[in-house]
Amino acid sequence: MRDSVIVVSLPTFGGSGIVATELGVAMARRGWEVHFISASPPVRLALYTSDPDICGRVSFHQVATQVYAMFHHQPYTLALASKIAQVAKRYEVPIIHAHYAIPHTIAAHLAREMLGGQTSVVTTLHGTDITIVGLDPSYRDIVTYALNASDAVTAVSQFLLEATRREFPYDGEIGVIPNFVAPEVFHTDQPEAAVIRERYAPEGKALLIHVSNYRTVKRAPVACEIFAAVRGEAPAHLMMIGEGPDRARTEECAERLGVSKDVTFIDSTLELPPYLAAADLMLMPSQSESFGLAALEAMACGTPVVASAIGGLPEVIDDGVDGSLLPPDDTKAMAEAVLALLNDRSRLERMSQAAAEKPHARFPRDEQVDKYLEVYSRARQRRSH
Ligand code: GMT
Repeated sequence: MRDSVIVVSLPTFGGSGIVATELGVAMARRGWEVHFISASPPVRLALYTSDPDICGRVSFHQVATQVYAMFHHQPYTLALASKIAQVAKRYEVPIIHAHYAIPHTIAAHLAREMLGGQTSVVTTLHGTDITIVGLDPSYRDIVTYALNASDAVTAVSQFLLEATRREFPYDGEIGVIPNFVAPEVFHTDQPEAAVIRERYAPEGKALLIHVSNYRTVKRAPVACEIFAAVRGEAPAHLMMIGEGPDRARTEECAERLGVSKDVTFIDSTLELPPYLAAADLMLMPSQSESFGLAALEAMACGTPVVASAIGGLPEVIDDGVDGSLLPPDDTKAMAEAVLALLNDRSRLERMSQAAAEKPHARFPRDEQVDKYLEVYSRARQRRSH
């Protein structure tokens, strides 16, 4: 049997889908056959369509849900389970790797039942599947089942491991495998960064950036408030990248605070690295963050992050060394931290260098991929006993 895996994830710009795609691509580079299954092609996969190293080893299978008037909500989980089972059977794939516990792991368990029980299911917890959505009374029991029926469970940070232990009756092993970035994509040498800087922050203006999917948990309007406080003291511009439910509210917030001329809203883009490299600092005032992949991507491009001291962020950012960690509700302290760094350029430069080294020194991709390979192997052994 060939080394092969089915990757089930969200196809969007959200962190779990990005990590799932990067992992799948890295596995394909190691010779694995990788089958991505989701509602639409994973966005990050577009970076690799003409990559000769993975050619012929990566395929995408779309989940099609039919619209029947008698269903108020289309049962995506069933269509997903069905697609996973079809792909696993047709290509004889022994492992299903579900990123995000619901509905992906549940669909994987269903598919395994349909296939006769021999297929291994690996679950990677990413964050809100445990810390927010999973805690909802309508989902808590099914997340508990998702965990207990998995052959292996991993979490992207120690924080998330502990949150899982605290909140769910699950005694099985949880491997912590931190997220990683692709070094050939996220690095400091981004020639377009100078053009972006010239466009948004000419003549020595400071340039800040916020990247998110604008869910409430990201507190994008707070990023805008921090910027307004900074802008009151120094010439500065803010690039807000992404889209999502809170974007209109954030645009209103910029208007209300009188800084809309100095804030540029930019839709999610695969061309993110030059924007990250162009910025002096990233703002991440999240209410909850199990890891903070966007912070790691910014750091890899040499941009330190001023962030909330919550969740998994202290595992990613060393306060005062490669970024700043502050209480999430202390907008004033965050603005002061930004201003202090902007006013001390040599300190900011040292932080930027430390930030650029961190992702590849502390979270090297190869090391994380090796850990996932071990998890796959243990999950296979467990199922075959
Ligand atoms: O948006 C997503 O795709 C997943 C999202 C979430 O809410 O679960 O992000 C989580 O997974 C990322 C990748 O592992 C982490 O970097 C984010 O910190 C985490 N988000 C939260 O915990 C809020």
